[in-house]
Amino acid sequence: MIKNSSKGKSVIIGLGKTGLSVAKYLASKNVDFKILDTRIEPPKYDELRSLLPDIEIETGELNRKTVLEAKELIVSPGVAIKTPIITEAKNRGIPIRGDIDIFSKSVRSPIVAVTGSNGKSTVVAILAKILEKAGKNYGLGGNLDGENFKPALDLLREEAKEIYVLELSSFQLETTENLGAEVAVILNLTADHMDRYGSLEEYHQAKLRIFNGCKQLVINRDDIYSYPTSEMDAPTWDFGFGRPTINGLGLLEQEDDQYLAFQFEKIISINELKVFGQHNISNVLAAIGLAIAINIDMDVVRSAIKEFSGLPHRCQWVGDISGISFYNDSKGTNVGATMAAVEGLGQRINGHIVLIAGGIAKGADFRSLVQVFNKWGKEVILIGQDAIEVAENFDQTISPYFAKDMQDAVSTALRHASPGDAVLLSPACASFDMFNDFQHRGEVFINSVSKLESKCIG
Ligand code: UMA
Ligand code: ADP
Repeated sequence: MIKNSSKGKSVIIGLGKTGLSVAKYLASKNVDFKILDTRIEPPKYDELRSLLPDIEIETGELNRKTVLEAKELIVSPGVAIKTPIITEAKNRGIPIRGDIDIFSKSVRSPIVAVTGSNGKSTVVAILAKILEKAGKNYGLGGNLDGENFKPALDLLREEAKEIYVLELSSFQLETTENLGAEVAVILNLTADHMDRYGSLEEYHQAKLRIFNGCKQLVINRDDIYSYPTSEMDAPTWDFGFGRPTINGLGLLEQEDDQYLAFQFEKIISINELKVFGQHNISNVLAAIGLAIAINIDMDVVRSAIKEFSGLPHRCQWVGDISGISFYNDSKGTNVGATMAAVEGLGQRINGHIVLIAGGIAKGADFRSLVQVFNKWGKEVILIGQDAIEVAENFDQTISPYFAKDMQDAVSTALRHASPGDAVLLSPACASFDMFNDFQHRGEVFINSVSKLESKCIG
């Protein structure tokens, strides 16, 4: 650990994916900076050391002197800006920024910005497919995680793109002053990250920052939280489950079929979509709204949405054992997501759902899951550090089973399922207690299902 003065330097807080991308970007611009991380072994320490051996890194408790002498603090999304020393720095006039703030002030091409509690990655992935079909040279990055996706600032170290599509979390928006997007959307809002926010209102305020300086808006008519709270003089496109409006997208019923439609024109029958569930219809409509805002031809949009088959770890079918289907919705990391997954899958199958949930509860209230679970569910199997808290928070009429690990959860689920039922991993919780991230959790689920399958066959 090296400790030197941070006077006049930018200080990056956090050496995860974001911190590393900020460091690489600042280094490419010859900006003088140092890095802090409260973890003794930050995940990107070795990578940073080998790429930029001369950069000072301090690990462990945030050093007061380093923070308060900084020219600016560039705070990673995983670090709360409410941390007392960061608040103190802010009160002393030290600018608090994030990677997206740097991105928005440096980028020269239009940004399409997507936030919301759920559906962000799916919507940006659909839009990316549309842009690909339209032959656009686009960059895709931000909060979304997985192979081939990048922290936003990594995009700016590559050749310039015609357009940038950013998935943004509330944490990233908190530290962004004026995004200035070409078009922005808050897809929906349900409680999440209540361990970081004092109230739903505070979480909403962070999301609303996506509209700062935006030129066009896309609004979800079915979610009041999707609207800006002050009047904006910007063209607005809307979407929702009702009939389409003069400026927007919706559903049209004709000849016993339901169509996604724009301004009373049918686009595609919902039966032609490869993704299922009401939530995904909402996601497709949102992506079409964004595509319209950036003038993409509707024929191109139609062919892209027809091909989109969903992202891994989002209501993904992974196999069948003895007539019971297994679905991986590991990305269901909050109560709203799990409600959507249970509803979507429940409508699709003939039997009932055995739900595997649990992990880090993030201060959530699980009671809103009860109604949808009682409609489609059969049993709940709980895993993870907050399993007891989740169980206690559920309705008294639901008596969950507890499993010691994922293999145990999958075996227990199989014992309680009958042919026609589905086993759904949709944890409504974060994964970091037992897994590296949601992808790891999903992969362990898939492996557990295939081990069980071999056992059943063998
Ligand atoms: N941490 C510390 N001390 C530090 C810095 C971080 O303990 O000094 C902890 C945080 O509490 C957090 C973890 O380390 O639990 C990761 O924090 P980070 O800011 O270093 O995270 P990154 O690796 O930079 O990843 C972040 C996003 N993660 C979070 O916001 C928690 C990734 O989104 C995103 O893909 C990446 O930036 C690139 O933009 C993931 C996520 O979970 C998918 N996002 C949340 C969500 O979608 O619900 C918001
Ligand atoms: P995000 O990037 O916002 O986490 P994803 O597209 O990765 O969203 O989807 C995560 C999970 O949220 C899915 O697995 C599904 O359970 C649920 N979900 C997806 N879209 C929606 C939506 N529009 N409304 C509610 N839940 C959704």
